[in-house]
Amino acid sequence: MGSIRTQVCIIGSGPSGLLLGQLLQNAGIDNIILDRVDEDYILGRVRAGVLETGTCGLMKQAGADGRMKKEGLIHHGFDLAFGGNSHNINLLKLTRGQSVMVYGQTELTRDLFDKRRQTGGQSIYSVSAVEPRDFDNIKPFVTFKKDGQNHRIDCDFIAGCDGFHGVSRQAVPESALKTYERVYPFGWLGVLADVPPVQDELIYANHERGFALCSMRSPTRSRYYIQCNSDDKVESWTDDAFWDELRRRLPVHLAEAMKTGPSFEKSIAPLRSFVSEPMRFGSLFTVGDAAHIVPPTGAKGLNLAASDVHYLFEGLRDYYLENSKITLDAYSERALMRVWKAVRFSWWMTTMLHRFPSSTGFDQKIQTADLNYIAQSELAQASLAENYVGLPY
Ligand code: FAS
Ligand code: PHB
Repeated sequence: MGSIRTQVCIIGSGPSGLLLGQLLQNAGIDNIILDRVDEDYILGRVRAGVLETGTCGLMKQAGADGRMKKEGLIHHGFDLAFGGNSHNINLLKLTRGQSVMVYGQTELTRDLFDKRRQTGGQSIYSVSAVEPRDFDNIKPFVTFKKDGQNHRIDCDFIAGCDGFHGVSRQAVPESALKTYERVYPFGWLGVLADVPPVQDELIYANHERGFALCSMRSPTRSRYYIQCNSDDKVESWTDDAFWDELRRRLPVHLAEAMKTGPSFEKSIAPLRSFVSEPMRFGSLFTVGDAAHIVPPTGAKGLNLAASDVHYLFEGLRDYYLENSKITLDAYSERALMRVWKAVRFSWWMTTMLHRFPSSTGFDQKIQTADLNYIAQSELAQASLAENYVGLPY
């Protein structure tokens, strides 16, 4: 068996793992990233599109924000569409100067891959049988297989950045974990198409036929979603059926203005809220989707992964550079305080904007009252806006 020694072993090379790895690398803290797939596979996953200010700040801190500053789209607001009309949520005004950056997770991940290559960070891809071991004492290690060979990485800490289906959370005894979950009775059918966005800011639409979202990746590439049944299959949706349904769910002026065309990516994402507590077990830390999942309605998934990385990096930096364990010991509590506020916001946005199969007449009236309250109250809009741009770290 090959044996390697590092300070922090990171399981997972998605946004969490790559961002944490880069911040550690820049601070001179040795780390190795493992992933069961390779870079092309990771870059082939189409996911988030909206970055909070904090996430952009971490990309700057990582020294990986060059292309994002050039190609990212700064958005000062977005529209809520319901009852045939659109209502602008002016983030810039309501938050006294904050906005969001529209820049696909794929591009953010690509930038972090490039930065890691430039700075010589060690990553090992296409591994299997990854196992975090002995993390309940001070000499943890991780075993894995690569090309049929057994390997072992001895380390001080293990960062479980391996997503919802990863091994890190599964490696923790069930008795040590408390999980909270809500599965939504619908999914999101998303398409990518090289057509110009229907307008230059995002549109979140509530309609009796279901939710719709108009987003983008650039002025020439649109990202659209419609709420679909949980058991819907991608292959049962032709492009024409998608475009027709999307237009039915938008105000007429937007439906008529929409440019359609062939999709080159089409996928269905299930929606769930999930949190597992705590986010630390001895020398194993869970980060991002490994610890929590939110419905994408509030654009929080990727951004929560970033704030987890912020808290864990601060802890590891203080441990190695200041010889202090205080911030590291506070990681789980600090991260979960912000996680639950984003879980609440994502649940609220999802409940307000989607059509629930079981909803009663009363539920519909409450949903309409919620939307009207926001459209008519600047204070209600300000609360939505401060959550959307991202609560402070
Ligand atoms: P990730 O899941 O991105 O990365 C985990 C990595 O760990 C993967 O590369 C995986 O290969 C690796 N891994 C897993 N098990 C392993 C093992 N046993 N050994 C080694 N490696 C292992 N968020 C939004 O904000 N907006 C959206 O619109 C949005 N859409 C989404 C659509 C889908 C289908 C999904 C699944 C998520 C979506 N998200 C969205 C959330 C998403 O962006 C996540 O929040 C983000 O990818 C979290 O990043 P990570 O925590 O790094 O986890
Ligand atoms: C996206 O562009 O993929 C996107 C934007 C906002 C969301 C979810 C997804 O809330």
